[in-house]
Amino acid sequence: MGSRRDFIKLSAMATGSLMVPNILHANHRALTKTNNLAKKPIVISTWNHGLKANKVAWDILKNGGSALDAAELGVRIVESDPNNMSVGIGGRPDRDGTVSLDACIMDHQSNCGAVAYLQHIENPISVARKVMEKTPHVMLAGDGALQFALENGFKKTNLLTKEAVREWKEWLKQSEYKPKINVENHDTIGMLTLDAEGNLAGSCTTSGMAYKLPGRVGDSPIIGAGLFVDGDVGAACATGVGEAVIRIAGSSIIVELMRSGATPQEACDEGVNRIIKKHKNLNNLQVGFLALDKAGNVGASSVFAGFDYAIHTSNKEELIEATFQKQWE
Ligand code: SD4
Repeated sequence: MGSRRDFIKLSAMATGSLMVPNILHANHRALTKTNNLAKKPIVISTWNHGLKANKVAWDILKNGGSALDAAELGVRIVESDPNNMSVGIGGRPDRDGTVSLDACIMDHQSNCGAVAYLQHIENPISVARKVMEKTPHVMLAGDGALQFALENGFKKTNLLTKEAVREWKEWLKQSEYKPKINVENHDTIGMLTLDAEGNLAGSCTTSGMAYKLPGRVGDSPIIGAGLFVDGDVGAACATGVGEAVIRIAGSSIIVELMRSGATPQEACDEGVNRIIKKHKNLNNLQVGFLALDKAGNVGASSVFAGFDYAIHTSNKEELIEATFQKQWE
């Protein structure tokens, strides 16, 4: 279908050096196989905590539920897990010991909502959805976001767990800021869903970079950076160093590349390529992208090895290592 048009688009991409050479195909076979098998409904999400989040999302999708409900409720289970130290309750605090959360959600009609620098609330993704559905705004931040959450029935919770305090105090001894995102392998959760009706949605939620400066907000609550959905084309989300993702408008770029004819895998590879081109110093600069197109094809790519994502379809439930461009030293 449209093969000449597709060929022209792809040729244009190649001559514009959009195609990324020399990518290390860690799991190219698995990705290719997945691409061929993927059918709607489908859910994909970042890191190994995505496996249990996908289960919740899948239960919704397989029963004919909406992509939006699946994307919200799927990531909530990770937000509510105190043992997960990068999302929701139990998240690592900022430099001063305060836990602040960022999240956003988007549907196939470009409805979207976000919260940034939200404290004391366990499920920021649900507050983000309320911002989307009950206000004329897209994003609420800080005290205003908290006030809105409380007014809408969310309860104040202590998000700082004993384990997070213990690690933070350990960090304070040296106070050295060294993000090395995929070493612990349990970071931000971004989720992309496609329901039986063919509608796309996405969610992204995080406690952000551990020991960040107070007030710092990353890419995760920013529509177009940490997450972007275009119901006519596809969806993308990001994990990793948020500053780098914001700099290239990461998730929106990936969706735009898909609109221009790139597969989700090519689009993610090109997103990673742009991160690499824009940063002279790649020291510890891990970024991973996930993408899902309207037909249920998936892509995943990262700067460094070790980024994996969880996929759940009617015949597949597994964790897959993304394509990457660099090995850790
Ligand atoms: C941030 N992008 O706050 C988030 C952190 C993250 O995997 O994704 N870690 O910059």
